[in-house]
Amino acid sequence: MKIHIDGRLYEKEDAKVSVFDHGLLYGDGVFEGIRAYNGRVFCLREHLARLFNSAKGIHLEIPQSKAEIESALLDTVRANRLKDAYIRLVVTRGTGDLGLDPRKCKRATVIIIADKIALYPEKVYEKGLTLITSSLRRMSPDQLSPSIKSLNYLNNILARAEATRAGADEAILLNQQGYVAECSGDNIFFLRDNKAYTPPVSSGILEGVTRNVVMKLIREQLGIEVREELFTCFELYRAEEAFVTGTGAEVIGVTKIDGREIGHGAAGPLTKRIIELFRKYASQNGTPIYKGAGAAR
Ligand code: PXG
Repeated sequence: MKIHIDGRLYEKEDAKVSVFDHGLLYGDGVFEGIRAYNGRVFCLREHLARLFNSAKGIHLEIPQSKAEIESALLDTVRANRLKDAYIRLVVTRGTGDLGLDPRKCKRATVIIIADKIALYPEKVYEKGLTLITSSLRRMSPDQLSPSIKSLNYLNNILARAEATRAGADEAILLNQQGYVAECSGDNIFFLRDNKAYTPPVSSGILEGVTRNVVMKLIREQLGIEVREELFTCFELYRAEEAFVTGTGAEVIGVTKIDGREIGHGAAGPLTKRIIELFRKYASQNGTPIYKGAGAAR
């Protein structure tokens, strides 16, 4: 496996960063998780835009342009001869000293890892996921904005571990006002009376790339209204269907929340259609990695 660090490719064993890198010492950095389907990188522009916005949010200057990062990313996938991939793009503050002061870090570190994708078993898409509401809240937007995809994932990791301890697959994090925000690594939707609902970005969530694609597919392909509204867990409990969206998960139905069954204990009919629509869309759209990979974009 070849890994890109600061403009060069390294073998996995040699792909190393300094123990003085502030990404490690302080979680000072930003990242993206991106997927490639059948020789095309999905929503690359959207991921790059979010990366650069996250970097701006934490005053991190990325030492390359979007075009340079894009070409390095495509090179890395090609060097690993992958057609379907999970791509992790990480930009840390860089190597500094033991102090917090980011000025000591002269140059950001850019890391690109392209690996085979660890797919959820197909069974999960039929059976759906069980969720619990975490005791941890999503960070308030006046702290570290949840819309910044920073390297500080401890809150989310602790919420996920809480779900695991409770025998559930994923955790819902409420926002500081007690409204549903999102899951530890996915956005959340529910369906009722032929309308779809998902929390607004202003409620303090990561604006998921998958979320935005799914909202568009529901509106344009299913002709169903999507409302970005605040809601409580109770609205989820009485939903007809619920599902989560994310780069890794794509779209997965939710069948139980805090011990309450949603729908009939399996992914709902509309959820199944949304999963199909998403898969079709993802397999047909994206930036070609190899020459002759078909339609652009
Ligand atoms: N919310 C949070 C908090 C996330 O971390 C999403 C929503 C979904 O966003 P996208 O853009 O992917 O639709 C994420 C991103 C993993 C993994 O290994 C997943 C994410 C982040 C890091 C790792 O499953 N999800």
